[in-house]
Amino acid sequence: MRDYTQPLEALETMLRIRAFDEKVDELFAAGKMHGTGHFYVGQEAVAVGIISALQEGDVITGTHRGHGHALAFGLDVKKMAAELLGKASGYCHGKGGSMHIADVGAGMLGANGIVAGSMGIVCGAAWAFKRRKEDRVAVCFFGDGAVQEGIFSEALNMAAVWQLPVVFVCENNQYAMSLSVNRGFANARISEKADGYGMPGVTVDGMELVEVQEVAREAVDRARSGGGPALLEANTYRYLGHSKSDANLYRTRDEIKQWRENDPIGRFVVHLEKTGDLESGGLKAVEEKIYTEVEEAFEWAMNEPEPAPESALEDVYA
Ligand SMILES: Cc1ncc(C[n+]2csc(CCOP(=O)(O)OP(=O)(O)O)c2C)c(N)n1
Repeated sequence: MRDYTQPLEALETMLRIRAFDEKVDELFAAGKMHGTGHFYVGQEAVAVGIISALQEGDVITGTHRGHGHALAFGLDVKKMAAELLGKASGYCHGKGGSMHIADVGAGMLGANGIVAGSMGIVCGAAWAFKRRKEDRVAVCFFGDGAVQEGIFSEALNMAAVWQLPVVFVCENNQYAMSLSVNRGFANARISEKADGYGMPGVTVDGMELVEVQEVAREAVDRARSGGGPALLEANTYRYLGHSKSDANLYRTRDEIKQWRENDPIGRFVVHLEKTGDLESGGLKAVEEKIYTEVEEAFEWAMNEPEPAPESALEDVYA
């Protein structure tokens, strides 16, 4: 787990997430990466802000857009790059790819290709913590599209009935593939659903790291001290397409431009310059360090061996 009490650590992680997914996008476009990938660019303040509130022993579950969650949780860039490139040294020995990166021992219970799949898993983990009287919290990330799945209702209800130490984090990036929240919901204020399940619900500006950190801290502390679950809705935006190939025909360039002007990294830099944690113009050096780190991770991963054919049935569960 990274130490987000250091504000520069949060900046570095947001940049690492961005650099990582920009690189993945580039590799897909160049035909050097296969399968599919969903990019987190634009949403960095959500993963980093929420995970800032966690401590050693806490767990998370991610989504199909999971690179940001894994990196914010502290997973290794090189092993992630290797996984995406299908190499034996990747987190799942190259057999999982973008949507299945997990490090269960560390508490990252997995990215998930099933929309809303993370919601049942998180309840299981939190139920175990409660049964064992462990002082641990489980966080689950999911998209606005996942709210339309039946498991959303089942998971929130059971978590509230059993007062499980769970924080449900809806990353409302305004679209489920091409379906905008305004077309998909009669009431697009997702946090308001919490009341119906008997838990607090809060909407936060998901482009503002400090605000996300604050609401996350409150929800996580509450869950840890036996106060039960909460539903957080972070309003955010994915700058890139839904996945590696998306012509963005359902939204305008203007809309994307407006959200980009509200960039979470840019806003945090302004904040850090105000607090004196980053000197004016200091961003360039941090960017250079992180982009180099990511570039080197992928270079290393490119040259790693692929899994041996005879290992095809190892690590496979059915
Ligand atoms: C159960 C299930 N239904 C459908 C899909 C296909 N699918 C993949 S991503 C996606 C949209 C998800 O949107 P959202 O939950 O808002 O997450 P976002 O992609 O915006 O991060 C869909 C329908 C799936 N993977 N799993």
